[in-house]
Amino acid sequence: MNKSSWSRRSFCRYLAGGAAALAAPMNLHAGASPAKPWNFVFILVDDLGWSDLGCYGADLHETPYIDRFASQCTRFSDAYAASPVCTPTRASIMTGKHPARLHMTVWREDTLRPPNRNRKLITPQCVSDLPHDEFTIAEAMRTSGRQTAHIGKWHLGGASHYPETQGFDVNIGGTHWGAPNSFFYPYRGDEYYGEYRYVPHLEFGEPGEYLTDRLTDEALNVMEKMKDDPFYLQLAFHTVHSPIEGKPELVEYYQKKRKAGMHHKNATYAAMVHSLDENVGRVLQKIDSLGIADRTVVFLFSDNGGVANEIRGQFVTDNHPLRSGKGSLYEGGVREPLMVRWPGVTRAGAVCREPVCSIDFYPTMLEIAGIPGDADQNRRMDGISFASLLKDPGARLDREALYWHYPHYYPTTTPVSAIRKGDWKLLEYYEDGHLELYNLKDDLSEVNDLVQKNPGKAAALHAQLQNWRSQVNAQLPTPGSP
Ligand SMILES: [Ca+2]
Repeated sequence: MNKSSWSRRSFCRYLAGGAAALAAPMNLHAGASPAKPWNFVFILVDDLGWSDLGCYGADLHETPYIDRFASQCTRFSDAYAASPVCTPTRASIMTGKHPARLHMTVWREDTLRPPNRNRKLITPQCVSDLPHDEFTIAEAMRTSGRQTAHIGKWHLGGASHYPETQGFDVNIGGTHWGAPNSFFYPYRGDEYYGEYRYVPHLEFGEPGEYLTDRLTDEALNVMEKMKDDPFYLQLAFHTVHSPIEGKPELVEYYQKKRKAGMHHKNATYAAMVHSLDENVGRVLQKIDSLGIADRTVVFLFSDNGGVANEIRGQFVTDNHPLRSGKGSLYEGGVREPLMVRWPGVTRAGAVCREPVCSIDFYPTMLEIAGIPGDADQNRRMDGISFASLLKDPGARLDREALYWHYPHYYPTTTPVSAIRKGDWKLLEYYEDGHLELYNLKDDLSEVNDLVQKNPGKAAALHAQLQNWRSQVNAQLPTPGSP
């Protein structure tokens, strides 16, 4: 196949995208336009905490490959998941919409259970499957002529809503489940919350084979097959979500390295982070060896904060200096590592402090690709493109505030909403209606509640938060009978 120009097959597919696609030349906005349209590799980690990586201040964990990647990227200090749990953030990435607007504010398994009526509040019944009338980022990419592949965790619906039905040509391992039974081959069994689980399409492994390695093997194979034509690949690792299982030799290494006073204390979790790092390195090495690095945009992100509550009596991670973790709307629950490498555009080692959110990836990728997407989907999106920040990390986005809505319980929280505007953050807890106000510039760890000192600011942010909830038709908890 002729590598110097776009293949006839791709061009025909591009034409099939319709007149709207033709109206917008590819890579119109790109700083360095490659010979072919951009490829996208979106690496999504599960439950990775803001400070779990070396380049974000980890102490026990070692992540040399990701740290090196960060030095080639624009790295974000204030990147957020739209939700403190899995499914909603993933829905926001696929649609550019806020989980509150989609009525997908809780992880999928929880949508299938009857509401617990023995708590102070009854939580709303959420949508279980990402609706097909959403024009997903994968559909936008496929319509523009790209091959599309999803590998790993999906968690956005039952079989009738698997990746194949949402714009992906290829699905390897994506199911309705949020976690595997085990990280070791054959990845199946019924220990994980008593339900028989498996990861499909991963047959013919060997004893001792590790899921993070295997999903990467699959991703490398897919890139090998897709390399001659533009593609969109999302590699959604199951790691570092529970079950907390690492390779024995790595666990032993981190057990020996562990010292008193470290924020990170779990050697098995450190081994999981280590395996993640090695596999991100393998993906990047493959992009280099295939000769597509100069036309491949790479994202690395996580869907929610690190687990700060114990799992089965086991300490998992510490998001220090951030407060709390997964499930919570304190920073530890929603602030995430994010790095983006857009060849010829992002500057090596740049750090951007402008807040961005998972609702922004979709419009950002449309802008990078120079493709129009779907007008109706674009009009109903909550996210905005942050491509301008990739060109200039000192730029600002034209956005008033960021919002979160988690009307559910978790070991770290009761039902809550939050708003961040500039350096100010306000949380509203529904059980008793109390507000908390923090200034993140002075108080990143959210320990000094300023509601009493600054009631005017709290009232203004509260009104803005209420107004937003009403605009997106957010579902609210209702009084229970504890
Ligand atoms: Ca997660």
